[in-house]
Amino acid sequence: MRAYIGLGGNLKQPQQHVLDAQREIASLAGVKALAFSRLYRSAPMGPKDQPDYINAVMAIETPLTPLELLDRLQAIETAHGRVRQGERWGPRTLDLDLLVYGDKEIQSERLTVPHPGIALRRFVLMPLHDVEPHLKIPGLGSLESLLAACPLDGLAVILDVEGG
Ligand code: ROI
Repeated sequence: MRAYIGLGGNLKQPQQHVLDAQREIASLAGVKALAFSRLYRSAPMGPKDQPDYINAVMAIETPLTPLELLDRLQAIETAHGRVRQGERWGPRTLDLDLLVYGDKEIQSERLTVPHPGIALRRFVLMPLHDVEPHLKIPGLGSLESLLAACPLDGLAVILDVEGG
């Protein structure tokens, strides 16, 4: 199955956490990395009294189920010192989101796919566009139409990544 993962973070050298996480995801058993987006610096969505985020997206091919993949991603978040507590929408070292999983629409206790925030988050849509410009997002339409409708916000490309 083709899946798209969003990476983000804004604490303790977030760029390094994002780059390391890309590598760790790519080396998971049963995961083949297909493409990496550029890295973006983005103004925080949510509380403004936190550092800017680094955001990126990667495309993978995997036989893992969505929940198996979620388990692997959460283990990587935890290994990066992510603590799930405190303020909603507060700062974090590393956030890994399963954005899209094939053409599946999933609503379960642990997982909503496509990720419910996609349409309003330019810091997700732009890197997603880097890896698959013609992507159709199940239930939401084409990536192009979502980008056209998404508010502009502070977003800057900071680095070209190998394979991106
Ligand atoms: N804001 C930005 N710019 N990037 C993120 O990845 C991000 N992630 C979040 C919240 C706190 C909503 N804000 C964000 O989870």
